[in-house]
Amino acid sequence: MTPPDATMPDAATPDDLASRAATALLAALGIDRADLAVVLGSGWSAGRDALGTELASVRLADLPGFRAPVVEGHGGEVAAVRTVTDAVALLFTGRTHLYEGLGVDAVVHGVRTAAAAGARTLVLTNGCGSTRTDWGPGTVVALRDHINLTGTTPLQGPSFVSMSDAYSPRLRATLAALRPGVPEGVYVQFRGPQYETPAEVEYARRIGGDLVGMSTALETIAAREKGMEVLGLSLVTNLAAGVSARPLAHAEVLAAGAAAGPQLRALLADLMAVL
Ligand code: 8IG
Repeated sequence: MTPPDATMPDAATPDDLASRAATALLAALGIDRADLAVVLGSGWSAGRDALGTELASVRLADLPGFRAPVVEGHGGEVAAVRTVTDAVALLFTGRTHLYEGLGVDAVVHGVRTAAAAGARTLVLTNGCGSTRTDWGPGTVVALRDHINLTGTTPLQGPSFVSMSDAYSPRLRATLAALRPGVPEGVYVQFRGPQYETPAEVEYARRIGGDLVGMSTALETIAAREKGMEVLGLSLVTNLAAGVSARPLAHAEVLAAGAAAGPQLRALLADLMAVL
């Protein structure tokens, strides 16, 4: 697809593209509108069938403005799901990351498309590293806030969106009532694709970061511009670089992810009943 040319008076804006994608998406899925959207990140795919009854699905690459995901295992489709409360959820399996080099508008295109399709609630999930030894692999954390270290933003022009309460206090309270043991933390988004150095992890920890990853914050910013309520959920899959004296074995990371599957499914199932 030809990228929008800002010098062209009729160049499609990111919102125009999202509007077109939403129209194509709703038609492909055979639904009138969506109520909420869920993005399943690394480690969360086990939760897919916990969200409700799948009505239809479409490959993201077949919709305006989307590309096939580059990361194997990051999925790459969007499904319509009828939840237990009879709401329609858009389920995104896979996301575009900033490190893919497609630009920040590509990163948040799914969020803008979901908003254009009517979704007022957005659940963003991810797999991440932890800067805290007491939150090891397998720990689920609700995001209380984020620090955007990507050096970029999806917003342009005088869009002075408030980032106070970016992660909905109402949705966090709902989750806390369901799962009193789930801690809340601050997520730091790095651009990647390289993992952090130990010094960068120590920096993230000292400025208040509990979790480090390569997604979510930019999507939350775009969602807040659209007035969506955001719930952020992280699965710790590894202690971040330098946090553990002993480097974590990859097998341990995979085992932690697999072991968390049933917990994530149950959490998402319970959440869908109250969203
Ligand atoms: I899974 O330790 C996962 N994603 N930046 N750092 C960053 N992203 C991650 C990490 C991590 N683990």
